[in-house]
Amino acid sequence: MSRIAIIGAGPCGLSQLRAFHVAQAKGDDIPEIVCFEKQNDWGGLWNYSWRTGTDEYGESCHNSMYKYLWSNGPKECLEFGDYSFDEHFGRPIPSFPPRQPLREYIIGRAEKSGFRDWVRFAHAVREVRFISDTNQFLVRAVDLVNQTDTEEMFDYVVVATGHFSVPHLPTFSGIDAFPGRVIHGHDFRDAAEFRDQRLLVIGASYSAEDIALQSKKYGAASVTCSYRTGPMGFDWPDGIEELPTIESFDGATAHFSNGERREFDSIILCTGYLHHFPFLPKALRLKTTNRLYPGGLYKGIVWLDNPRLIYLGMQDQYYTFSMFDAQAWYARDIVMGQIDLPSRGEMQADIDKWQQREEALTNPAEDIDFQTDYCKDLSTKVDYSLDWDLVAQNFKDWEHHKEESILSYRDKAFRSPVTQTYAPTHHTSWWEEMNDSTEMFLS
Ligand code: FAD
Ligand code: NA7
Repeated sequence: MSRIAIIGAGPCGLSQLRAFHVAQAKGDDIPEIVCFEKQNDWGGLWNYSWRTGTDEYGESCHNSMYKYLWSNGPKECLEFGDYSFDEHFGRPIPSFPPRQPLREYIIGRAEKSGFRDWVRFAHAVREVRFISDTNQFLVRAVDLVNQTDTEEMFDYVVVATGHFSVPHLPTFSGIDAFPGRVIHGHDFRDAAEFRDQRLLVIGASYSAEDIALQSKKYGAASVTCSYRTGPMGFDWPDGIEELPTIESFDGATAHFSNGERREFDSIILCTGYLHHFPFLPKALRLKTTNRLYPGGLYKGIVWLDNPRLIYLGMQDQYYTFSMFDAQAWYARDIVMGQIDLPSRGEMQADIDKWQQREEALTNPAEDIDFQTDYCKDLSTKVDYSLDWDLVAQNFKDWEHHKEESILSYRDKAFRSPVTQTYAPTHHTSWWEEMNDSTEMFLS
């Protein structure tokens, strides 16, 4: 029997486990599965941790999750095709859940499946090496509780370690002498820490948008967002502004490229994350920016230079959990010999075709269509079904809602691509709702 190692039990790793579980439930012979997860529980970065820097074992702290985080897209855009929100919660719930009910939904499907014993918790993978003599991978992991090393051979390796955990930390002239606190969004935990402060947020994407809003909502005196390429351009509430790039810091004063200057108490770098795989040698290591179609991966998942290595979820993400499912189902069928890979030349041509289309994208609606077509391309070849066209429409409506009002887009309701039911609206507008507990949300 072949053996497969899955590294990471976050949403991608759980999709992979689920895909094999579905095949097993149908009576198929599945490979022996070992999932290595360095945390004590599954859920990936949806596991909130008060820790920053290192965890209880001295490993780098994986989690980027923070208090008061609510889903930044409608749940009807990330719903699993085979496990609806209605099924999990027993009734329709509003479209933008806070992090706790969202985590409960993610792990709910895994708990129902009952494959927990496929996961070795508190096991960090240190090294993956390809042994060409046997056409296998040697995987070296450390049991973090007992501090023992293991070395085992596997026929396939699935890398599901995420790419929003290792901060990208550019520097700025004079920032080392800034008198206040300077952190990356990865270490942001509680917006209330910045109450009454003049906050500088560097970056112009999802983290910058959300951390700016959270901080203002929980009492920051003012928030200035600094963009490099272009402003987010939302209709911000009083107290949030956008300025161009920072040329230098002079003590607490930042000098912006348009000649403006402002004094700040704290800085949060929302400058993105690195794809970082310290356990992989160069020949197997994906090197990419955060983009919709990273190079070197056939169908966005199969490592061209060694197709027994599979990466999940390495794309920039409109779609998340359902895309991870489509990838995992496709990967499963490759491993189980139900999908044959074409020649290397054909795989490269397929990657080129997708990347050429990606490079011609000009707006979010085209991005959404691109990632929808990608998901459809995978899912039509496997037994995974979802109303992808409805998800695409939901994404486009969500984009319009954000343009109309950055404060109230989370108050809207969407239709499920799984059950076709409409979500109810939440009893309190997101901007007014200070409590993010599951009890409050479901009340
Ligand atoms: P992760 O969730 O990062 O899981 C990777 C797992 O791999 C972790 O459990 C980690 O411990 C484990 N691991 C890493 N290295 C090793 C190793 N060497 N050995 C063993 N285990 C290892 N998506 C949404 O859909 N909606 C949102 O609202 C949303 N908000 C977000 C907010 C923030 C702040 C961030 C950073 C991301 C957000 N995302 C959101 C996107 C997020 O990337 C996905 O939801 C999802 O968590 C990605 O799943 P993953 O399995 O690829 O990675
Ligand atoms: P993203 O989406 O990768 O965005 C990174 C942002 O950081 C982007 O706006 C970049 O600007 C900006 N950036 C990068 N380097 C610099 C420098 N040197 N100066 C100024 N600005 C810089 O990461 P996020 O953390 O926002 O989002 C990641 C996930 O977390 C996402 O999926 C969400 O669900 C939550 P650019 O536009 O490239 O000029």
